Amino acid sequence: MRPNRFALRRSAAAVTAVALAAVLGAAAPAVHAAGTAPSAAAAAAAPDIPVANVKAHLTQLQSIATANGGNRGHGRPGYKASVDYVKAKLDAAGYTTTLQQFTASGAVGYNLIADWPGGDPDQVLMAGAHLDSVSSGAGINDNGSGSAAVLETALAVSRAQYQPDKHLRFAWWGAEELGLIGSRHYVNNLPTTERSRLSGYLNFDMIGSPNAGYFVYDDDPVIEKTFKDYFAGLSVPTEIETEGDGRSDHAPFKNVGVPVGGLFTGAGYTKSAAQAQKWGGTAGQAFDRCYHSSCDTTSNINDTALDRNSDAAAHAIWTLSADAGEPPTDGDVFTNTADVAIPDAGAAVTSPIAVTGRTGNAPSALRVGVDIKHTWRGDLVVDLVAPDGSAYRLKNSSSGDSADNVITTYTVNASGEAANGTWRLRVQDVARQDTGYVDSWKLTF
Ligand code: DTR
Ligand code: CA
Ligand code: ZN
Ligand code: ZN
Repeated sequence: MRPNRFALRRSAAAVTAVALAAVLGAAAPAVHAAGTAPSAAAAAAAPDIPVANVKAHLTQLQSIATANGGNRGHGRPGYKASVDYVKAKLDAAGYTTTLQQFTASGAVGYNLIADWPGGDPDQVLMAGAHLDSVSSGAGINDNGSGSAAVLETALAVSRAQYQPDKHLRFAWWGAEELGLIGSRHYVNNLPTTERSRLSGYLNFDMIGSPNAGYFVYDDDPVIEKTFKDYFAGLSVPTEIETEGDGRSDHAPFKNVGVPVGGLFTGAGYTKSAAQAQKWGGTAGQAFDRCYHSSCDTTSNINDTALDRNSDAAAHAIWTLSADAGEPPTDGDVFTNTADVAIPDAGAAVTSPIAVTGRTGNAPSALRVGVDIKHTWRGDLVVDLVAPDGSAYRLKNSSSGDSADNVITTYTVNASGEAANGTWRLRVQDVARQDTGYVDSWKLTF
């Protein structure tokens, strides 16, 4: 919905004609084109993550700490205020967020989990950071830096309406400083079937250290190479993270066999002369002299390191979420090209596709290609409705997404649904001002 702006409107005649088609239910017959399936999505290039945006989140976290006793520690008001800040950004961007509560040291803690609708639910790529600080300070490098970079990357996914093959899940952990409590609670309470769906977990804990080093976790080789290749592209040498294996939130995931990786710019260890030679900074000084101290404020950040690591995080998330798997072999494609008008802030409309001639159930990676022309696409909620009426959320509304059109492919685990029958794309415009229509959509089995 445009605040105090007039949306560009399609000509009244065109809208009327299209609306009539919707009312009469003039659905084009499903064109059954047994043809070559779309090739596997190539990995799209990640966008640049504006370091100014990341620093803006750090400024907010600093303000929160300042307003709440100077810290964002577990069980303190500053931590919950940090969670509320991050959650509000994600809700506005169309994420499905969940607060997971736990108790540690007699205080309530929270993990914030954010799922981006779409992608193969059997292949979930996670990225996370601990959001708590120590009680002695604001924790801007440790770990506002990782939290802000993961947040801004998640917002970049929303801005791009990125629809990778894999499902994306982002997480902000509580009580890491007490001993990885929040992430351990999450993993321990994740059903085994859900754990097996995790294709990887990327951890970002201290990625803006003032006297920065560029360390890459040496756990999963594919994830490690993804990060190292990125930095090689910047001609920035990297080293294997050595300041303490397993000392952050990737450890619980690694302990149950999930491939893990991550980035680190150093904490209390001292930068050597050789390291200063290749990275700059000061030899003989800790990577972060304010580690776990009250001086870990917004002035305790190396902007270049924060920028490079935020961009590296986005690169890894874009790259590792594009599945290099084989395209479907029997990719029958069913299409409906009839325009269906979407009433402004009105009732949901549907566009049907009659699927015939198939046997058994739909696949676990049913591809739903949509082409919806609509200004301010954040107004739109989009669902796939199976022949038996089961609804699968493809897109949530996102009040801040002012871009036009939803032209993308979602992947749905429809293995519980009979393939044959009438499937429907259901679209609703939930905010005033801005209109559009379903231009076409298709199912690829
Ligand atoms: N335990 C982290 C800081 C830390 C120390 N070594 C590593 C290695 C990899 C990631 C993080 C760390 C903390 O204090 O939050
Ligand atoms: Ca950047
Ligand atoms: Zn710490
Ligand atoms: Zn940390």
